[in-house]
Formats: sequence, structure tokens, C-alpha cells
Amino acid sequence: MFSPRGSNRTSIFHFIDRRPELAALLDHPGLLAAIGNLLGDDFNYMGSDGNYFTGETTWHRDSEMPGDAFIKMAFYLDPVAHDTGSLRVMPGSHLDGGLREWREETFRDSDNQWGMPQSDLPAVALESEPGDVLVFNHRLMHASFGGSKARRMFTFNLSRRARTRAELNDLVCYGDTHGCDFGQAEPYGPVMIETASPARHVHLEQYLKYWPASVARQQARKA
Ligand SMILES: O=C(O)CCC(=O)C(=O)O
Repeated sequence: MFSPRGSNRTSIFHFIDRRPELAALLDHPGLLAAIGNLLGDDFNYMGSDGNYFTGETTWHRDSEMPGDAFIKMAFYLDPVAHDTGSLRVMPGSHLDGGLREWREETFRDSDNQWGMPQSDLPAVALESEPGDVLVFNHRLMHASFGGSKARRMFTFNLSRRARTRAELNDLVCYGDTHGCDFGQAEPYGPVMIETASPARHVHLEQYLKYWPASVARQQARKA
């Protein structure tokens, strides 16, 4: 478990990988259809986290991976609305222009930049009820404000299967900065792999194959 710096959030990594029933979400026909429509049927599962929030989450991106190759799927386990901790997003902030102009550091300086706190910046609230599923591009600016002291949510990250050298490099970088950097020794928890059918294995094999390259990249970076 860990609490990321600057946020009131406790996270458990490999969250859906810990129980066969949760790992089976990767076999769910509805989820497979939704993800497949966005990333292709041979998408990669890139890990999961379970979160317990006790405050706000300021504006940020999950990664700056190119184009539409990386997405997050989020499941809020409590009803959440605009002022009670729903995800807020800034439409268009994931596009190349938005990425250049809307920097996280500018948002952190919101009072000086725009004369208002981060919580007052115009945004779209993705209000949700338990059972809803939110999907968004990793590059999309997102935040939440006004949540209760016990907000539960889990997510998983997904990517388009890498086919070019540049895409493989992105996959390896992601494993380094979002896997190894978060203290993960392996890309998946054992239950995820042990209970995987051949069909699920399609979504695990590429990240597994390139994980040693992510570890090597991190060692070289930190040497
Ligand atoms: O619900 C929240 O507070 C924000 C969640 C979030 O930023 C994330 O999962 O990336």
C-alpha cells in the first residue's frame, strides 16, 4: 500500500489481480467489447489499482503516452457527483494542442494564473453510480473535489498492442515509470496469470514479455 505524494489517497496495486473473481473482469464480454472498440481486440492489460480517497485530487494527467494508445477504466463504488468527488475532466486536453498548452504546473498555480482555485476551473463532471464504468484517455486532464472521507474506486490501465518500434519503446517506458517506479516487482499479480484462459493471456503476454526491458531501463536510469 502507498499514499502518492500530495494526495489523500491510499492505493493497492495489482488490485484486480488479487482475487479470481476480480481478475475475471478481464473476461467480461461487455468490458472486452468496450475496450476492444477503442484499442482493438488484442489490447494489453497494463495493471490495476484499488483506491481509498479521503480528499481531493488536483488536476493531472495519468501519462503523456502518444495519441489514443493508453486508456484508464475506472469503477467508482460509491455514488459521486460534481461536488461530492466525481471525476471532473477537461474535454480536449488530451489532444496535442491541449497537451502543449495545459501543463500540470500551470494548474498547480491556478490562483495566480486564472484568479480562481483549481476546484472552480470549468470542467465536465462524470457523475456516476456504482455499476457505471468510466473510460478516458491517459492524457486527459482530470481531478475530483468535494469527495467524502471514504471514497472507493478501482481502475485498470490498458493500451493498444504495440506494433512498431516506437510503440514498443512506449510500452517499455510505461513499465519503467508506472510499474517499477511504483515499486512493483512483477507486471501482474500471480492470481491474474494462474487463472488466465488462453483468451485472457492475449491481454497479458506483451507486457509480460517486455517487462525485463522495463526493469533494465529503470536500472540504467537510476545507476
Ligand atoms: O477520483 C479521484 O479523486 C481521481 C482519480 C484519479 O485521478 C485517477 O485514478 O487517475
